[in-house]
Amino acid sequence: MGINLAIVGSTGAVGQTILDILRENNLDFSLNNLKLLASENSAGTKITFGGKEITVEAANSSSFHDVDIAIFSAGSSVSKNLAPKAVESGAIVIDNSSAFRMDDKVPLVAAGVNYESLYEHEGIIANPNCSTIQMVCALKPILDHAGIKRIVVSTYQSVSGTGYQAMKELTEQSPKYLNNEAIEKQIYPHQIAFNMLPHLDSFDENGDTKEELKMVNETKKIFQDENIGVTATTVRVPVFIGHSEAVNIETKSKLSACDARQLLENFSEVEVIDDPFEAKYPTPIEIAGKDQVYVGRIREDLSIDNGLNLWVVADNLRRGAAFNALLLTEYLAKYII
Ligand code: 11C
Repeated sequence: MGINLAIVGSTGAVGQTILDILRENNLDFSLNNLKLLASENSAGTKITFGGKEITVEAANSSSFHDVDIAIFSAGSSVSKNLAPKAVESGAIVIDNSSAFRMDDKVPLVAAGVNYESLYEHEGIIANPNCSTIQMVCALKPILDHAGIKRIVVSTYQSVSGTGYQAMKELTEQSPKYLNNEAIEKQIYPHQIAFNMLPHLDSFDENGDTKEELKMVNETKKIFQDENIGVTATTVRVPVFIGHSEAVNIETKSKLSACDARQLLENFSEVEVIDDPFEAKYPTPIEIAGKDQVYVGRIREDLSIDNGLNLWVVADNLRRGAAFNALLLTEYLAKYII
């Protein structure tokens, strides 16, 4: 039996990536019907899929009557408004926004890390933030084997995390900077071309950004451990696609770099690229367009007893959003619906 799938935000960066992955047809579920939804502004757009032209419809509360699973990627306010309506209509919602992630009744699920939480769903399932997904995937086998006391993470996040307009801003600023022309800024508070901004989303009274707090709170929820210490510094870098993270952890029991590498090599969600003497480690340009989480620079942190350092890179649009949502769709279709 195929599923009736709706994509809300189908013309955005994540929505388009969901369609790309569906076109690749490597997932273990079949589609009965695909409904493409978006804002009023994008309604009427024609998208070719499976040899047919599908017209994007404006999403509203009556869009979901014949839908089994609706993937929302249109921002928090659309999710807050329409996801409950989709559930009332009988759909299961997989929400890419931050609207419901910390809601106790909503499972927050990173594919391959805590699929079991899907069984607790009451209609809405939250996709974690992209920077959280890749980190928890890289840490899961280490957590299971040695336990984790503390995580210190610094991120290097691509502009596609902000969307198409930010990709356009980087594209337009780059030649202007090289040609000494005036730079226009619309999306970010500072020039992003040839620059780095330690500022993703708004700051709280402690000086943490929302993006940093997402990494802290979502990691604790996914690992079901309020006692893991997590601290993050998130930075926007002039890269189009692919988030990178320097992750430092303190494990509960000793784990050598060699054993950590072995655990990661055996974990289905991760590919290890780790031969620094041959200049082999993952970089965002090389992993863009791929679905796994890539880990390299696996080494002991010699400043503490049980410390490890990892370099973790993933395509934020794919692994960090679209592919995670589709893996959850696949799991629901195979085992739960
Ligand atoms: C970024 N992580 O890279 C953000 C984008 O909560 O789903 C995703 C925001 C979210 O800017």
